[in-house]
Order: sequence, then structure tokens, then C-alpha cells
Amino acid sequence: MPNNGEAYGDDAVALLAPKVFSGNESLSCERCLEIHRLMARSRAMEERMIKMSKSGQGYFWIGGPGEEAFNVCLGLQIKKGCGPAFDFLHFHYRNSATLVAMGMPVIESLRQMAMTATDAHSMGRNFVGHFSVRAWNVVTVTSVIEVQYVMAPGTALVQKRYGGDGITIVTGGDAGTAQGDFASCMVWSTRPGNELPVLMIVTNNGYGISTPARSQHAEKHIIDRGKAFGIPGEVVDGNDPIASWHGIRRAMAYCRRERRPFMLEAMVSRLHGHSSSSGAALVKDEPDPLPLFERKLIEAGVLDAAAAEQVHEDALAEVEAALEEVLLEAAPTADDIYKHTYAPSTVDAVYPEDFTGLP
Ligand SMILES: Cc1ncc(C[n+]2csc(CCOP(=O)(O)OP(=O)(O)O)c2C)c(N)n1
Repeated sequence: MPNNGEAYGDDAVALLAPKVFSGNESLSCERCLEIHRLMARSRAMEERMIKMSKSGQGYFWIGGPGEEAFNVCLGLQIKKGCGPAFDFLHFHYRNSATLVAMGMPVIESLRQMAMTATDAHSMGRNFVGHFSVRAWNVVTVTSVIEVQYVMAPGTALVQKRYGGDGITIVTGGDAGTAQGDFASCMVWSTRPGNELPVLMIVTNNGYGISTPARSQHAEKHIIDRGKAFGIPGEVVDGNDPIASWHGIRRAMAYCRRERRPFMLEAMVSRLHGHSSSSGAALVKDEPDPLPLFERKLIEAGVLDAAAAEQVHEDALAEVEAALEEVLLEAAPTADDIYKHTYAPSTVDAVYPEDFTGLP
């Protein structure tokens, strides 16, 4: 089940339950099956949306196939809620599996893909993967890459003043870290005496659109840049859910307890290239975390081939049913265009009217 912030006490349950191991780290069988099912549902959702981009049932596609192992484990450990007592989330456009793990119905992504007026994230006005959920502190994802890193210290500052153990989590790709926003996040999160609880996550897939990271970055790991600021960091295998779970758990525990920043770099795959603009064809030579994890669970005797097949069939059926519903839903109209673009303001000389769409 998606948690409400209690999952970081998961180890107590895991101690008693049978486990699956990766190296010397482990997770309970129950937790592994939950992660596997969420990964399969996220994958089915993304693959259906890629088809939508090709069949004319949807528009531009960008998303997270290949990042499910890491992103599901992130979603399950978030302290989910509204306001500074809960985690604030400044996400990248590849975080779909995190939202699914937090409890987002798959139909919500399909609605944004089809750009229907029912899209809860943007009323059909933003690209798919550009989530926005006020009830869960999910700050609107932007296509202008990396600006989320410079917004993150703002919510973390509020959380530090507020008290409690809520943290700010920001995610982004490796190429974007070359922008000044990434450095601004490090500077603002480490001002002496004003350190902030920011978990800076980089999902490193080795590419910025078509440019390989190895042709641009001389540093060995992106987290090495944190050293100059005294920001501790860790690199995790983002294709391994067990390693990812524990890496995320350690990083979150540090930020919650110390009220200081931590950097986590997850090495992930990019299974369908950058986006529909580059064709979104399956890239066969990248490791795929879903069959890798499935094989591990089958070898551990936690899952059998028939049960695994059932998980995929259920995921497909869920996504197909959602799509049928979405295709009947209305598109936005010209009258909606200014809704939700500006908060109401009595002093704004340029936009004095209420463009929020609120009654
Ligand atoms: C400020 C800005 N510059 C350039 C772009 C064009 N652009 C879109 S995605 C992208 C690559 C991002 O690569 P990375 O940060 O590694 O994330 P990934 O897509 O690989 O997950 C670029 C350059 C943009 N959207 N915003």
C-alpha cells in the first residue's frame, strides 16, 4: 500500500519477514512484491502512452521507463501530505513511477498525455509527466530543466523554520546539473548556520537528449561536486530496487535528522530514448530493471512465472480500461486558457483579474 509517511519504520517489519537480498542488503518479500507490482503498472502506463503518441490518441511523450526501480522506492518512502510538516517535492519529468507509488491512479497520467480537460495536473495544458498535486506538496514540474533545484531551498527554508522532520526532495537529470540552478541549490542549502534539509537527487541516465555525459563531464560522479560544500552523498544502482530503497532510506534519514542537505545519484537506464521527439523506440542495450528484478524474485522463490504474468496482465487491463475512459473525455476549450495561470491579486497592475479559475 502507498504509505502516509510511516515507511521509514519498515525495517521493524522486515526483520521478522522472509527477505530478498541484494549483496548484504535486503527487503521483505512482501515489500518486494509491492515494488514489483508498482514497477509493472508504471511500465504498462508509460508503454501505453508511447503508443498514444504514435497513434494520435496523445501528443508529445516524455517519461520514465527505465527509472521505475528507483522511482517506486522513492515514492513509497515519501512523507506524503500537504504543508511544511510533510515532504516537499520538486520533480523531474521522469518521475511517473514515484507518483504511481504514492497512489496516483494511472488514468491521471493518461489524461495529461491525451490533454483532456479532466487532467488534474494542468487541465490538459501541460506535457505528460508534468505533475502538480497540491495535496501531496508536488510542486508543478517544469519543462525548463533544472529550475526545480533553485526552488527547492525555498520550501526547505520554510520547513527548517517550521520544525518537524519534513524535508524537501528535488530530482533532476545529469545534464541539467551543468546549469547554475544546481550550484545555487548547493550554495543556498549550505549557508553556515542556515543549512537546509534538501535531498538533492540526480537520476543519471548518461545522456542529455543526444549528448553523452562522458563527453561533457570530467568529474567521476556528480555527487563529488557536493564535497566542496560539505554535502555528503552516495551513488546507488538505480536499476536495483533493494539498493535503491536503502540508499533513499539513508539519505532521507540524514536530511530528516540533521536538517542539512544530502546528494543521491542514481545510475538509471533510459529505455525509450529522450522523448517522442527522438522516436521513443526501445533501446535494447540498456539494462531493464523490471525483468532484472522479476528474475531475482523468481530465483528467490518469491514469485513464479505465472504470478508474474498475472501482474503484467492486470497492469495492461488497468491501463486499457483507463484509456477507454479518457478517450471519451472532453478537450479543454478556449475559455479555459487563463485558468490557473495566476493567483488572484488585488495589487497586480498587469493581471488584476482572477485567473485562477476558482469560483
Ligand atoms: C533551460 C533548458 N535548457 C535546455 C532545455 C532543452 N532540454 C530539454 S531536456 C534536455 C536534456 C536534459 O537532460 P538531463 O538533465 O540529463 O535529463 P534527462 O532528460 O536525461 O532525464 C534539454 C537540454 C530545456 N528544456 N530547458
